[in-house]
Order: sequence, then C-alpha cells, then structure tokens
Amino acid sequence: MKALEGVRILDMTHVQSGPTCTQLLAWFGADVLKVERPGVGDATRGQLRDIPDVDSLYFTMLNHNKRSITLNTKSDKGKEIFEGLLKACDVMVENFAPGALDRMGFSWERIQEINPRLIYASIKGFGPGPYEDCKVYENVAQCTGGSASTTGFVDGPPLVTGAQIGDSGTGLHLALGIVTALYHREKSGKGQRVHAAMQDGVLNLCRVKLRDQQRLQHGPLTEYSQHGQGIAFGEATPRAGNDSGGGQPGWILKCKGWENDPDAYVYFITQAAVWGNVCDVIGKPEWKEDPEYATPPARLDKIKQIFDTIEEWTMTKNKFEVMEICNPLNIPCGPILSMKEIAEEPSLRETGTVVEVDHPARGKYLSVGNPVKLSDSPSDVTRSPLLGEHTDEILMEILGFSSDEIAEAKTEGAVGDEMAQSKVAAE
Ligand code: CAO
Repeated sequence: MKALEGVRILDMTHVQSGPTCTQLLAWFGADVLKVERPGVGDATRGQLRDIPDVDSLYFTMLNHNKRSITLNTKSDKGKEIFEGLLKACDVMVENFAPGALDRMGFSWERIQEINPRLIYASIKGFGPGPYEDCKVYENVAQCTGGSASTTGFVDGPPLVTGAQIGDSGTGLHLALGIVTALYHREKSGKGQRVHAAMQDGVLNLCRVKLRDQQRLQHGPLTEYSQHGQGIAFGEATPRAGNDSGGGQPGWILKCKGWENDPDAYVYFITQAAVWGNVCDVIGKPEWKEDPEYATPPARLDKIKQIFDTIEEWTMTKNKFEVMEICNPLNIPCGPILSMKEIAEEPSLRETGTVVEVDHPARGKYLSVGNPVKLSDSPSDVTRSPLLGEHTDEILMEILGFSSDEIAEAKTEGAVGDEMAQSKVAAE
C-alpha cells in the first residue's frame, strides 16, 4: 500500500506550481482528480508543443499519475457536480489568480459548509499585502523573493535561474503543508486552509542571502570573492557569481575542452579540512606551510588568485577526470552536467529519477520521476491523462452517476465530451 493511498485530491491546479504539488501527492499514492475546463484544459497542454495536436511535454511532465475530468464550474450543473466532488475529496488544491474560486461561488466559508473535513490548499504569487491581487509567474517570484537580486555576477544585471524555485519550489512547500494538515486532521477531525505564496517559497530557499544581508551590518562579507578583489559592498546582499553560499570557498572552473564544450566545467570547493590535499593535487605543496595560504583567514583575500591557480590544473583534465582524482582525496567537487548528460545517465534511470514514459499520442518520452524515495511506497510513474479521459469514470465511480445522467450533464455543457469527440475525429 502506498503512503497516501485512500487520500482523494480535487486538483484544480494549472500551469506549473500547483501541478507539481499534486503530481508529488499522486506519486505517493493519492487519487488525484484533475479538473479542467471542457474543451480547453490546462493551458500548458497546448504550450511549447513539439508535436502538433499532442499534449506538450510541459503538460505531460507535470501531470503524471492523475485522472482528468472536464467540468464547467461556472455552470449551475457544473457547480452541483463540483460540490459533490468537494464532499467526496480530502483535499482541494488550486492555484488560480487571486479571487477566482470566490468568484465561482466557492469561498473558504462555503467550502467548510460543504465539507468541514476538506483541506483547501492554494498557491498564490504573494501573501496578504500590497501585491496580494497580482497574477504571478515563475520569474516574477524569483525577482520578488530575493533570488534574482542575488544571482549573477557582481558587475552584471540580476539573473533568473533555470531551477523553477518559484513554481516547483512552491509546489513542494504546498505539498508539505497539505500532508501536515492531513496529519493534523487525524487529531482535530477538521480540515484547514493551507496557503503557500511563491514570494515566500523563493525567500525560504534564499534564506542564506537574508543571513548575509544582516551580516553586512557588521562588516564586509569576507568569503565573497569581491572582497578579495577589493570591490566595496553596497547596502544590500550582492550578486555572488559562483561563490559558494557557505563558509567553504568554491567556484566554477574550466576543464579540458571548455573552448568548444559549454559544459566543460567543474565546481571546485577548497574545503579547509582538505586544503593540504588541494595543494598537493594542483602541484602547490608549498602552500600548505606558507602562512599566506595555510589558514582559511589568510586565504580570504586571495580566493580569486587561488581559484585561477586551481583552474590551471583543472584545464589539463576533463570534468570527470577531475572528479575521479578529487573524490578519493575527499575534495568536494562536481562536474557541470548538461541536460543531455543527465538524460543519458544510467544511474539516474536505475533509481527512477529519470524515467521513460509511454504516451498514446506522443510515444515514449523522458520525465523526472519522484525525487523523494520512500522504502514502502515506491513511485511508479504513469502517463498524464488525456483531456477529459476520466470524466465518465469519475462521475460514475465517485458520484454514482448513471449513463443517462452523464449524457444529460454533457448535453447541458456542464462536463465535456472530449473522448467521444476525439474518437469521432480519429475515424
Ligand atoms: N470551469 C470554468 N471556469 C474555469 C475553470 C473551469 N473548470 N477553470 C478555470 N476557470 C476560470 C477561472 O475561474 C478564471 O475565471 P475568472 O477570471 O472569471 O475568475 C479563469 O478561468 C482564468 O483563471 P486564471 O485567472 O487563474 O488564469 P490565467 O491564465 O489568467 O492566469 C496565472 C494564470 C498562473 C497567472 C494565475 O492563475 C495566477 O496568478 N495563479 C497564482 C500564482 C501561480 O500559481 N502562478 C504560477 C503559474 S506557473 O508559472
């Protein structure tokens, strides 16, 4: 039995942030019913398409292990069906623009009347305050949560990162909130409102930068390489380039082949505990005893020069050779892996972190499987649902609809009939 088996989730999420959360819960065994607009569905089904008329990878990679029902929650009959589903579910998750659910007539107060045990979980761009009514996408969250101002090089503009810390990061936060509320419900018998703001989620992931903001009041941030380069600090935590966020200096260094391969680099950390090994491996054994280099405080104003010297050595090796030499010496380092290398890495396939999934319309594709492994709740990744694939099944199984009642709901436009329509189109 999977950890969340028996938990039923009404999934009103779309785009990336909410779907990451419900996909994670589905991998842990929850029955996730994705509600989509009839005939339209989650906008990402059609965004960034690589194959005409086929659900995009954007959609498929965020909606595994779910069932899809199309329901017009703004029609009277659709609202009635939605109420039935709210009664039958443990959790409702949504990430609409602020106020959308209230406008549909489903405020938190109303939801508590319908099902007091329901956990109502939301992602919004911001918490209460001046921006609470704003629509928000990933990069807005990265910019307002402190990530962009602290990412990039000290002499360059703010940068967004490739890691989707605003969307997928907040989805992860919300998943924890939901599971915590479910645990609490065991004792209280009551559902509760769970809210995760993307700005807050990003800030939580940037807490070391707020740490540095406060340290700045007591002097320069000596472990930042700009300190060693004599660049003065301003009033706010600066962009730190590739400096490590902790107390052990690190940087990205060129490796053999860097001229032609954009990913021929390694992240190299000069951990104090293995400084002697670093000196030996790069051919600078004299630095071990030299008072100018022997201690971490002595090295602080020479970080750039030290990494330039280490780079002279890393440029004679490819990034994997650097790993092979440094790992046995306990020197922490990591090759810069391209997405191509990650996609082809056999060990990630073996652990299920990268999985191959088969889809009836697109065929085989790669996805990221569950990054969290539970020993008694393995995650099998099953393909994302087609639009409305489970409308009839959900209405029958969960709400006890007869075939006639389903046909009536379809005629009224309360639910969609996409599967029948696509069969007709195929013929
Ligand atoms: N039946 C009927 N109506 C439906 C429906 C259904 N099944 N599903 C959605 N709708 C309606 C909504 O009720 C809303 O209508 P109103 O505007 O009349 O209230 C409308 O569809 C559109 O919803 P939306 O405003 O959420 O969608 P959008 O594309 O305009 O905005 C986004 C998208 C992401 C900017 C916005 O949803 C948002 O800010 N969400 C919160 C933050 C978030 O999660 N952002 C991450 C997105 S991933 O980068």
